[in-house]
Amino acid sequence: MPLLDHVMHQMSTSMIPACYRVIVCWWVVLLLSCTVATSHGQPPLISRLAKDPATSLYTITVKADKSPLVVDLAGSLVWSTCPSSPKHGTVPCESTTCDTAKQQGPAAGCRYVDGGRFWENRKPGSSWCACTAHPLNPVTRECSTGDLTSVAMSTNTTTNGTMDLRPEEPFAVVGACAPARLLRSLPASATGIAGFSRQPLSLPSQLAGQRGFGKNFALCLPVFATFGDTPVYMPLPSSPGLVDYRTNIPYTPLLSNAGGHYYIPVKGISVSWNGVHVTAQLPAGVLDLDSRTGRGGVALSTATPYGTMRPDVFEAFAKAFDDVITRKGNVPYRWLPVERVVPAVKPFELCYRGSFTRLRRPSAYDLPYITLELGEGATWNWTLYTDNYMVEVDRAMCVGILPTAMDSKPAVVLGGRQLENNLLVFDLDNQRLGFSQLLDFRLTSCSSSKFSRN
Ligand SMILES: *[C@@H]1O[C@H](CO)[C@@H](O)[C@H](O)[C@H]1NC(C)=O
Ligand SMILES: *[C@@H]1O[C@H](CO)[C@@H](O)[C@H](O)[C@H]1NC(C)=O
Ligand SMILES: CC(=O)N[C@H]1CO[C@H](CO)[C@@H](O)[C@@H]1O
Repeated sequence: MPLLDHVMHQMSTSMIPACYRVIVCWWVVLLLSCTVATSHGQPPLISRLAKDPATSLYTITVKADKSPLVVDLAGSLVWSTCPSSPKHGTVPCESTTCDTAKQQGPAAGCRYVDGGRFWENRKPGSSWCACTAHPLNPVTRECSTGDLTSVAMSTNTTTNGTMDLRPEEPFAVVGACAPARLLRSLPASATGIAGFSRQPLSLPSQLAGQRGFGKNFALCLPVFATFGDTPVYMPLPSSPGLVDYRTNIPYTPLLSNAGGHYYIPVKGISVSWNGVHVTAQLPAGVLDLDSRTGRGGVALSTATPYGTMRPDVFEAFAKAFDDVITRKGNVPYRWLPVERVVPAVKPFELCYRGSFTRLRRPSAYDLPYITLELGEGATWNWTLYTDNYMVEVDRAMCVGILPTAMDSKPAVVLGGRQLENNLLVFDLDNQRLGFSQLLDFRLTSCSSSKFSRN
């Protein structure tokens, strides 16, 4: 069965529960808008994102000085290099903010980088006991110590559910100072990190606390991020005008965990193409998250451009993928066989050459699709289509998922490649995640959202 037919079939069946959901949700929405109106929630915020071509990391421009911060989904802090002048303010040790910061020690196993004499730029007269925190670079896993200070920010607001850009509004969050050495391996223009985890000092947590607009945010990498309860309007080919995609996508529970990562409940991994369907023979329980030790599980990360799998998981996945892509299946028109490229083009492990046809709508190669079978509470399984995993390099098609070290904490990490052009709604009030899957297969994209047309 051609790929698009499969997708359309999936979509048309997924539309039925979606419509149903819209009706069911009406009164929930009314109820929500009442509570929002009475709790004096401030307008939601929208920020532009960008992808750095050299590192494939995503940045957000929310700092008032317009220097980009790297988006780290698992990050627990906002941190940046503090300017040498003016001198920075500090947070007293005896304060609730400092108590919160103290509860977060340095990240487990990080390599300490000397902060230097970071206190030299403290404001004169600041308390001898200034609160410090532990900024972490998620790419190099280096960490440091730095003063907590106030970071001036500014970004666009949006009003009354229109997703229109309203003028920028200034605000401030608590962030840590960090030595410039901690910026190693980050985009050249970046001055720090914006952590997006559930921890209390992350950017979305602080915004939710300050603005009273509910604990939720959305990411549509690499184009925009929204904070607060705002619709995300995008075109839906089957209906005129723009549709709020939050009501039109599947949801999965988010698993609770002491660490910073967002985990989703994955039960199995399968690969399908041209009528061939193979389930990866994974070791029993390998994908389960041990919430006590924080080991195992399937996590989302923006700090790695490609997904990763622990070697035992990767081996089983690679076998299933290789089986499906090299088998002819029920394709009468395939003349040239698909062959594995050995050795693979670095850094990839699985690369293939063959006569891959191109689909016209969406414009993408006709390639196998990888399905993450989700556990209880999920309204749909998460399928990775073409551009969410395949990378074309040296006339070969390589799978953008790499094996990692055996001691890697999550068993599977979905990286930037897997999360791009995929509307992700982090509804933390309800501990659930909305995922659109590759928007190209809904014949839309992050950049065709109403935000980008403003
Ligand atoms: C609310 O939306 C309408 C258009 O839908 C617009 O005319 C109006 O200015 C908006 N209100 C605010 C406060 O922005
Ligand atoms: C996910 O896939 C599995 C295996 O194919 C299936 O049993 C399950 O019903 C699917 N879940 C949803 C929500 O569609
Ligand atoms: C930070 C940000 O995205 N600012 C935007 C606010 O909206 C205006 C247009 O109304 C844009 O020009 C800014 O870039």
